[in-house]
Amino acid sequence: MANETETGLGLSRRGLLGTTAGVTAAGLAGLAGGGALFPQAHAGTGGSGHSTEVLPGDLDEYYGISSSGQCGEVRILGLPSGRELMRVPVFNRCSATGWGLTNESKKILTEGLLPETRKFLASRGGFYNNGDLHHPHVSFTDGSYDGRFIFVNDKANCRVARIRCDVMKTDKIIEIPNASDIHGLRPQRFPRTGYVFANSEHIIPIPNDGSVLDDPVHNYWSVYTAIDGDTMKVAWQVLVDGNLDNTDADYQGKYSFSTCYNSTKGVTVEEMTNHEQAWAVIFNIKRIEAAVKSGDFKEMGGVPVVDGRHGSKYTRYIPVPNSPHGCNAAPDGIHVAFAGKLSPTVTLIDVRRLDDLFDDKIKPRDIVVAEPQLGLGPLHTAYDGRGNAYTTVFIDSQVVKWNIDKAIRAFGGEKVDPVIDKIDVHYQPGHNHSTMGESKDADGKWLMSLNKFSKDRFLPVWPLHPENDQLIDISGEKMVLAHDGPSFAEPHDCTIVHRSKIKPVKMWSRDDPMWDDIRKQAAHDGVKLEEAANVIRDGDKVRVYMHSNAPKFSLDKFEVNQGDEVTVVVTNMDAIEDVTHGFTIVRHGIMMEISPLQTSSVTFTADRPGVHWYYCQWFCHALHMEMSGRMIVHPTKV
Ligand code: CUK
Ligand code: CUA
Repeated sequence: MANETETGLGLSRRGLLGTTAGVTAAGLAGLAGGGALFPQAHAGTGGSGHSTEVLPGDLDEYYGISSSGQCGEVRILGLPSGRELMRVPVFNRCSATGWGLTNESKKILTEGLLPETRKFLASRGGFYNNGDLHHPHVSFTDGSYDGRFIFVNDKANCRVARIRCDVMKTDKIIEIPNASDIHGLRPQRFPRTGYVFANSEHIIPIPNDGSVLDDPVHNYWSVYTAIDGDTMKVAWQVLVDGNLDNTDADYQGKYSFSTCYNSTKGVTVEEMTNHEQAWAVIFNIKRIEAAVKSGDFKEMGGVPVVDGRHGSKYTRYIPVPNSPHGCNAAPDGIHVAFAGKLSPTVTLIDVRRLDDLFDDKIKPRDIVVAEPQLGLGPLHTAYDGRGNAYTTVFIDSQVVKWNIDKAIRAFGGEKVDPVIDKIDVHYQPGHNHSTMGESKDADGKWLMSLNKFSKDRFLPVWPLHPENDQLIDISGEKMVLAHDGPSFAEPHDCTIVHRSKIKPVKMWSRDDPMWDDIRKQAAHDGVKLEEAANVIRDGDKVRVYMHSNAPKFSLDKFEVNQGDEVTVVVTNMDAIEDVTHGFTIVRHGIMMEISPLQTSSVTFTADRPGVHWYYCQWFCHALHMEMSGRMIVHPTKV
């Protein structure tokens, strides 16, 4: 997004307007009185009485489910304080928890890959080590967050993953066939999730096996995918013209929407942007389901693909100015906003007209009910549940608050300005997100602006800069900047969910499916995981079972032969909140987390003869340093 021109424009704009918002916030902090000690923390008290300060020992009101872009993980924040609570590894590797090292995580990272990808990765460690996670979204029931799952996309390696909110761990990752890169992602809102909708962004030949390489206009396509969120299997796909960008679903369970740029199927920046208009694509879920049932599809890459290109009865293409990006359904259940990106406008549609559109009673543009001019580079829109929308404008470095009703009246010819307020953000915002704003329970308290540039806002750690996630109080008529939140690369999106909606457990359940494989193996070996202190030899495979009670592993030594394939299984039997153990073997690249009542396992080849200590790397007890043992590897006789 950030080419030189845009950044330059953003800067000059800032130069003109100064940091009005910052000055206002500081002034209000002064007024707040009690803010003398922590002026930053009190900056948000203007007008509304809301403070971002959460006193020591107090809990935040909201979870911020934040993405991390090219870091490939999900970060859980407490809001409004902005404190980072947890990192959930997904597409990345994690040294602390052993994500990518343990058998349990390796299985999740590999089992959903396409056969052709498995072959490709066989000599490359078996799975991808990177991911580009843009969009974390919580599952819904009847338009409200239900706190079961967080679904996320991987733009880099075409995957969709699911995080269980009960244990805050990834439990499924699947690769999407026929796709080039998975970008936009949203869960179905009604009646429940249900489907998870995901966009393949760049156009490619399908199948992309080398049989066709050229002539993009005739041979390249993108696909829209509906994944069954319960089974994490692809339910169906729709073949589409152009590049799919972001997606969202309605509140009725009938339609879903995608912004679609590059309508002329270009393959260079010039070709992709040299036209005045692109589309919002509307998907008719009921008709697509019927098509899959009646056989009106082609099987491609092992999944049913419905033809949704121009002229199809399964889709409609709404002309939208230039290269639309954000796609956001309003909590009123009626309106959906498509942000113009290269057009200063946001296009608003009314979903109540979609039945008529699909029955060809009206024309595509007849569903457009407003198109307010907001500023340069509108990217994403959030809502407060009081009829107002908040759109980030990237080039202007602002968030623009506008009124939906006024925008509709202005579109109808009335002399009324829909723009209510503008606030400078620092700098160049991408997504923004309001508290509960993606659900019908939008409460309009806070707005997070996820800014791509932080420039001078923090102590220098250059040349790579942190991003800046700013919190804005939106409870009053005017927006008030309340908090600067530096973050490492690169949160795109942050779903903000009230704490009452998410209920993680304090410890694992002993019958959790996460370690099903190891449980079966242990039963076969006649070992009870909860009491284990066994070394089972099975040819040149050795299974070492132990359990732990702080500050001891049940085995303080085990012996294997050089060349053995060793599996170590550790079960943490401390049923005590927060007493997590770890298991690290020195000079073996082995490390894993074992939280209360969890079982974790790791497999490696013991090809270094000698004495190797293993130890607990999670501080668990006064004798944590002593929580260790020896792996003795006998040299093979020559
Ligand atoms: S995209 Cu990042 S700023 Cu991937 Cu959600 Cu719009
Ligand atoms: Cu167990 Cu440290």
